[in-house]
Amino acid sequence: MKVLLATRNQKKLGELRRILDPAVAVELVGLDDVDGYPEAPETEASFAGNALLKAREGVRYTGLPTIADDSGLTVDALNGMPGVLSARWAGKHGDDDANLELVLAQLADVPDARLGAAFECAAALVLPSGAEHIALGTMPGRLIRERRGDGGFGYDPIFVAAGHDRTNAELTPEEKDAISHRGKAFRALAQVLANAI
Ligand code: ITT
Repeated sequence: MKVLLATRNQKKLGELRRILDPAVAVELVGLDDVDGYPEAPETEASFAGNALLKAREGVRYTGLPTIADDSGLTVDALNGMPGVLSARWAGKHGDDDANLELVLAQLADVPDARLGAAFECAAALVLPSGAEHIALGTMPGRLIRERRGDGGFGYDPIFVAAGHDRTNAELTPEEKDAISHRGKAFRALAQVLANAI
């Protein structure tokens, strides 16, 4: 059975495929596989609000069970920002380099002891019946001031998860999935999906 992942982010899609595939026998398609998809802006103030918004749109447009997530980095010293604005913190949606550099610049005078941060994810599943499910996941950790590693995406090169020495960008995809905010949220949602279809 086909399930839509309402995202164009190929790296995110890859992460979600690795997580969901073993759990449920479904064919996952992304927004690039749907002709003329009318993508609406993420206007909600919470990760859960945006995830639900995107999943509802997916069902409305395709009629397929739709999973969507909204995720981002919350930095203690920035009062939880960039938060829902993580993907466009420097102004242009998806400019990972500029977003990361802006966060580093904003933290230049913040002492190392106050570089606590977390990745957060809300994952939503909306079914054609109208049933809605939400799962949340958090990965606590801290930021470092220089990039390390080539893996992952977004803020991964400057994020070290709690209990780890390597940045997220230095972890293998499997290592990251096992501890990531999205891994946690999607493993929970995969159970719901398996029971629902
Ligand atoms: P879709 O909305 O199409 O799903 P997106 O890339 O815009 O894709 P989000 O709205 O969820 O995704 O924004 C997430 C942003 O938060 C993303 O652009 C990164 O900057 C950051 N982010 C989220 N998860 C991350 C992760 O695992 N590693 C690094 N950065 C992450």
